[in-house]
Amino acid sequence: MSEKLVYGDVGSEKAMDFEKTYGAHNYHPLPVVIAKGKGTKVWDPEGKEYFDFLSAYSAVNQGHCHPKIIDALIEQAKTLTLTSRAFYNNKLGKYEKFITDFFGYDMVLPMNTGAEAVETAMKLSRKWGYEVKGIKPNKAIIIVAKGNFHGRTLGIISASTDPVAYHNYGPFLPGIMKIPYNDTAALQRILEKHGENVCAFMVEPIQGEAGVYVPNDGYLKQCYEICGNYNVLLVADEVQTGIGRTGELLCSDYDQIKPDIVILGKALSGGVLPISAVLSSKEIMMVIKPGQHGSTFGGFPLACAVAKASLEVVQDENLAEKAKKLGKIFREELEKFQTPMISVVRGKGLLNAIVIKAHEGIDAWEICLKLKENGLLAKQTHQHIIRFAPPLVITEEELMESVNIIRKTFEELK
Ligand code: IF1
Repeated sequence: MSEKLVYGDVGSEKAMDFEKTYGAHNYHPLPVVIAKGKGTKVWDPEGKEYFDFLSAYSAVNQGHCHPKIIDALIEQAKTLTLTSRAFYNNKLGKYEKFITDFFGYDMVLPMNTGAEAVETAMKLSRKWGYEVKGIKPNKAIIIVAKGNFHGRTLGIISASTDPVAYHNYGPFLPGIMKIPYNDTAALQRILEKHGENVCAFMVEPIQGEAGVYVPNDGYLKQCYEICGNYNVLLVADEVQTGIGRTGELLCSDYDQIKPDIVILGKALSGGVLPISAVLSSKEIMMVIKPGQHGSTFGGFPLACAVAKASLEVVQDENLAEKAKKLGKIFREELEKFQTPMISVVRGKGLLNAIVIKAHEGIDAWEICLKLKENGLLAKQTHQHIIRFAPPLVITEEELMESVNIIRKTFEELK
């Protein structure tokens, strides 16, 4: 690489070579190396600028390196980072009060990654099923929706219907049943049959990995009511949809319900640390007693400071409202495109996707490569869907600039 380096000490080609040689090949990234991020933009080592329309899968809702979050990180890092939960620390309790007030729940169980929080919710649901609902030993069932994505652990992939995620990782966790997404009749039927043994229905308010699949209006509310009739917990996985992304603080807010358990991750840290959380009522949360669940890092002081700052940014900068307004404009603009290549534009707030029609052998991956050349980073899901999810701090001007890049890209592909 003869090009001059602007950021860091390794060029794009070398950085990719290193990853390919020394890292497991569990990803197939777009061939772009990011060396710096600020707000809605990222730069490669050679200094080329891009709009980030993935936001690290919605972890960077507050924008890259938000100064308030970074300040909180640095300040806390200089004072105290980790104590483990063997001792109290002076940050955790205040953060727990803050986050439960913020989302309107009684109690929180702090974890690190999204998958850990999902596992926590599954364990909590089962325990509640046995100890409160009275399910017979080892009979508890968790219902999930087909096409789900809840993470990568063995427990979670046991709930997956995507062979790429589960193939050759068996044997799998028993006690999981799968029903079609966006199908309340299927939920009703399975509960009529197995309701007695079902502790929870765990569902994403919008299915991300499935291609930003938005269910019918009122889907979650109806699920909540059906679950209520059978004393079954509704567990909302808001790891991706939560924290302003879809135009409300939680996507469940659109349905004016409070799921029995809410799972958060990703943007809870603004992309600064792996921080996740499970929120619920006191009645449910109290079934877990000392020693029965935990994690070395869960709720560490550094995370508490970062998560608090991250949520304050969402509130102070009205990011949910912004996502709602700009999301509408974005979808309207995309729908104006005169291209036979896009068959559907869908989404909520700033979690959006376009479905690509097979067009002379051009697939979503190639369009993402072209978008990258034109200065916008997005990632396809499956072969024919491209997700567009910029940081919520994007301005209307930047959004229109991005729309122009996307339009230009489709014109070039004609
Ligand atoms: C990867 C997808 C997004 C999630 C929901 C839990 C988790 C996730 C609803 C687990 C994580 C990620 C992980 C990332 C790809 C990504 C993803 F395309 F696979 F579906 F965002 F859209 N619940 N989603 O979306 O959280 O343990 O990763 O912190 O590379 O696996 P995690």
